[in-house]
Amino acid sequence: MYSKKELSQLVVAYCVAYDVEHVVISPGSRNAPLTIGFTSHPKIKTYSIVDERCAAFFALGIAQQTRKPTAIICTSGSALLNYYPAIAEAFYSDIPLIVISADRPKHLIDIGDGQAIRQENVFKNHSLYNANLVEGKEHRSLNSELISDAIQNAIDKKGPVHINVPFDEPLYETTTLTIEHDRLVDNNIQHEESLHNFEYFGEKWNACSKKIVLIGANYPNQKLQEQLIELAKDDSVLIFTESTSNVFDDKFINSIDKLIAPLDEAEFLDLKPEILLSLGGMVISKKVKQFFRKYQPKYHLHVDKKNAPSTFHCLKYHFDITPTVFFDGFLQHTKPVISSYQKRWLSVKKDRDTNHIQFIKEVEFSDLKVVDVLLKNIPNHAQLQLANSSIVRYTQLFDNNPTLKIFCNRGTSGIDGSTSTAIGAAHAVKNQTVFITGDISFFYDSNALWNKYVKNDFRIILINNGGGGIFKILPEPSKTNALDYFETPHHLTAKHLCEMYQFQYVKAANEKELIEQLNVFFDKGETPKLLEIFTPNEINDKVLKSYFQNL
Ligand SMILES: Cc1ncc(C[n+]2csc(CCOP(=O)(O)OP(=O)(O)O)c2C)c(N)n1
Repeated sequence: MYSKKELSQLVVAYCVAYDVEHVVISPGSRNAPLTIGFTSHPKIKTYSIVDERCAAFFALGIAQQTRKPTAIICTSGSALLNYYPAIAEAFYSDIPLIVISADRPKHLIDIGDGQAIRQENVFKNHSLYNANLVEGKEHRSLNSELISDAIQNAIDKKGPVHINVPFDEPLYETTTLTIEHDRLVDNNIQHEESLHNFEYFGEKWNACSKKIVLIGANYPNQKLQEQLIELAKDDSVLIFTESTSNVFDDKFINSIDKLIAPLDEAEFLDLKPEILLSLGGMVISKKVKQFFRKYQPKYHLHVDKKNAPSTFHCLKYHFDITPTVFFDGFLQHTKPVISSYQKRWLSVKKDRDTNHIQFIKEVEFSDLKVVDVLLKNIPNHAQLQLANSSIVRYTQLFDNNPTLKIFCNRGTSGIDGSTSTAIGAAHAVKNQTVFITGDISFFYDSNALWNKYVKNDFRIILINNGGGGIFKILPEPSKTNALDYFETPHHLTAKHLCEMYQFQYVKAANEKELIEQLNVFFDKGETPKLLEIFTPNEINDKVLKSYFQNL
């Protein structure tokens, strides 16, 4: 059974032709032709999620893991606007998302018809392509071109695109006849990688004795890891990674903040590289951004197929190719340089690690201590999703288990969809997914749990410090007369939500209870589980401050 609407058939046909596999649908009448069309197609897996904000983040989680475009479909009106947070995240995190909105025909907009808003181009600031389809058989070739261009853009440029589809009533009529699905697209287009003068940059590289490679958010990639290990054989190279870089080696500096927080002016000058080579997406560490902005390298090169962000205001060259392709060419032109740079800074790192271990051993029960215990207990090979609470910053201070894959919505750093994203991401992978969140983020996106697709092995760890602890860590909010408006303290717990959404609920309020709970928390269960850890918000910020003082 297919919708009688030609536009619905065309949209479905193109999605199938481009191998879109997952389609998340939110309820409504105007999108009935699309709902009917997608749910009846054997090659498409459809999901039903009511809250559009959650639906979009759930789809984002799937696309983050599958690295293929996922589609979301909603009705007309404000429904569509609820997609915006996830669209912005997809835009800045390079995640392919196909937004398909049903609309009223043009002549019914702004004339007092219900559930009608100005939908065309509504995401234009954060969308890679806007296809405003037109009703009528005579527009078939134009519509085909628009849909095809939209999906192709999502795939090529890795980001969100919007297809707005106007439907007149009747909306629910069906037929058994469909548009031919075959040969709508030619999927075998080869994209030429730009040619770059690696020899020239290799010479520049080899002439410098202080070089830093900074890796932002990066999907795990064994080849890239090996290439970086190769590069780090050069004594003049330091590799800076973050928890979301997903590359590991003993020679990499994986806790940038831990290394640079205690530095004085002379040490910063000593650390300042001549060349900075950056790759990957968003960088989490504020301290490293401040460092490179203040102590700018002579050359900043960025490698990314799509973006060339001048994060440190000194970008000189952009290689618009993937990092592995870049290193395939570049490594042939680099040679080791005699330098004490790497040895010196790895020895500083070692000292910091010793101080870190000593401090954590003795520290009282607090957010910092909890993160230490948690990171030691997450099962090997799990996918770790982090909310934009202070957890993503705390995680940066620890040596993470190299078997973990770590993700966080750092495109816009919103607290509004982390749980939904984690549930979607969990759905798309075989391994267990563990999601760690703060309380404000968790309660903000609690509709995420209103979801039939939560896997039984999905685990949420909620660090409940009674508010937005991050605002107490930052020095400025406490100096104002309005700390409550930043921290937003509360006494909520997740217990009743867990009852409502059928999560097994367990809790811990000290180290002993936490360890006891963690011993069995990741074991198989009949339902997903949530562990709520209550930490003392009066001391969390003081503990962290003292940690940095002791480094
Ligand atoms: C949608 C959105 N609104 C507001 C913010 C600003 N913000 C950043 S962190 C935060 C509080 C996070 O609190 P919680 O999740 O409890 O984590 P904690 O800081 O206690 O670790 C807020 C409100 C944001 N990032 N995104």
